[in-house]
Amino acid sequence: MKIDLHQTTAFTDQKPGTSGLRKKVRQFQQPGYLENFVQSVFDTIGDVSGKVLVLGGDGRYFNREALQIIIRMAVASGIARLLVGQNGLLSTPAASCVIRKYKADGGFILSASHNPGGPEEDFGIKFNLANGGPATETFTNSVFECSKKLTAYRIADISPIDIDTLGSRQIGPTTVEIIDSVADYADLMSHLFDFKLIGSALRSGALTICFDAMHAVTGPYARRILEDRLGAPHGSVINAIPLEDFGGGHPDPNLIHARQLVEIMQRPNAPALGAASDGDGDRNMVMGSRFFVTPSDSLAVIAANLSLLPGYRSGLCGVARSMPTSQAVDRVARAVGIDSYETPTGWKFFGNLLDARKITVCGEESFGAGSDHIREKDGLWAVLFWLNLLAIKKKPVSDILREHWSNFGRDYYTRHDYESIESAKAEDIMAHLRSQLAQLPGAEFGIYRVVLADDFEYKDPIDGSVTEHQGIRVIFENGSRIVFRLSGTGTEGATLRIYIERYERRASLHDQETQVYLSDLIAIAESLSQVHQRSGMSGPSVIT
Ligand code: VG1
Ligand code: CO
Repeated sequence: MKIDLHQTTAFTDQKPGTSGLRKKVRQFQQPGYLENFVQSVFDTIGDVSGKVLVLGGDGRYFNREALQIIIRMAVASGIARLLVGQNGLLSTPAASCVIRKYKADGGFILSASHNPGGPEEDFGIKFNLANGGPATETFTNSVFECSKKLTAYRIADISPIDIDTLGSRQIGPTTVEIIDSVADYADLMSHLFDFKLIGSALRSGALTICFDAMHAVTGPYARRILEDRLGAPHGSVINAIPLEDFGGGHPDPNLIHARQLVEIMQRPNAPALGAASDGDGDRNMVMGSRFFVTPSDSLAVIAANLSLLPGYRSGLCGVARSMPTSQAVDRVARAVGIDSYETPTGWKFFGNLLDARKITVCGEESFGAGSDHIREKDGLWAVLFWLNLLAIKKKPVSDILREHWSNFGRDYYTRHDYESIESAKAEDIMAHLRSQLAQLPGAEFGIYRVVLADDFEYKDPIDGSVTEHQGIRVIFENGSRIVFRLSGTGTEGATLRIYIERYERRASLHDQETQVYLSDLIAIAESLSQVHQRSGMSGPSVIT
């Protein structure tokens, strides 16, 4: 076997964002682009010979080619064992599960998550560490530094490996094992949830579900777990075949992009639970019949009820949410008497808290929830939680939410996204907001009086690392908040996200229309940021 030390020219734009390196497919197809990044990861790890790595992706366009390149580079660098998902597929949560189960040293997940796929769309690569979680900021910063100086990468001259047939083969120093993408993950789920109870409710028809896999990676997982294992009728999983372009849609489970599911959940005979997940299977959207559950509320309901389920009977040790996520989960933590933590956006910030057993559950407003069972957010896990809860409570999703609000109060919450703004204009909006921070405390806007305005900074309580500029927070006396931040996952221009929330204790006011209830705060957010004038957009492109 010939190993080539291939001379290369460094790229200057390989800084991973909120979750891995995401670029247009065309950029990834440039000679050396993927190779340089992978070599920079290997160089950051140090001596990779003898290590065990996991490899898989969400099946999007360029997944298979990228996989073959990484296999050749792993062989060239002396990786001892490479576990590859069959057909090149591994959902992000399944990759995390496999890394932990087989005590691998890390893994590559090929995905741009909820971004669209296809030759003109997006590709991405994430590296996870031995705990199964996304690489820390320290690690990704050093990958970026390496990538800027890289002069050569190592690659083996071998023909493509069959990644569709299970089994293992020896290639030079490396045992390449093609593993069942679903089995280990399904097995883990069966230990966390009451499969017997959920199964009998689904088989009898007492409980019904429609799961929209959005032609992304969760199709095979949902079919195997919900239909084959738990006995939901065939067809309960829709759009179940992973496609390279996700059927032309955005594999982003929200009210706009999961339109087919939303339509099904409006029908008079809608299933009890509607759910969808994203490109790489780590996000979830949950709906009841004609009832949308906000991710922040879903997280709070999970925290309040998780200890009813088999894998969590010993209770929760703490919870965490990303800063822009609503404070609903904090109220549950206070009631139960456990700690709640506030972290920057991105799952990598939960890893230390989970490893140190400070938290059991964590989540983000962006349709992400998970627990200490792995180190990634987990779409199907959240859906199984809801199925299990519905099987126990035997009530509609809407009743569960209303009861939750009457116990804890309701945190009205919305996110307004202004997508594809020119980067300079987006930076200008953020600079304009920053320039007001010093004067804001004490300022009054109608009934709202500002008590704190800052650019969120996080000090990790475990390793002491400090992460700055994680979003502008404007917090009011009554606990209402407005948060502004720029997305770190886009591949074109910039996206401004404005997060708005207000707490309502009175049960008589729990049935308001969110956009109406929050209209004062929305207007304050628009005037503080001058978003319309400065972006040239008359309104948000997506409202969640
Ligand atoms: C978005 C979400 C964030 C999430 C990230 C990765 O990041 O807001 O909460 O962790 O996507 O999710 P940003 O920087 O665009 O706001 V996924 O499912 O794309 O891996
Ligand atoms: Co994702």
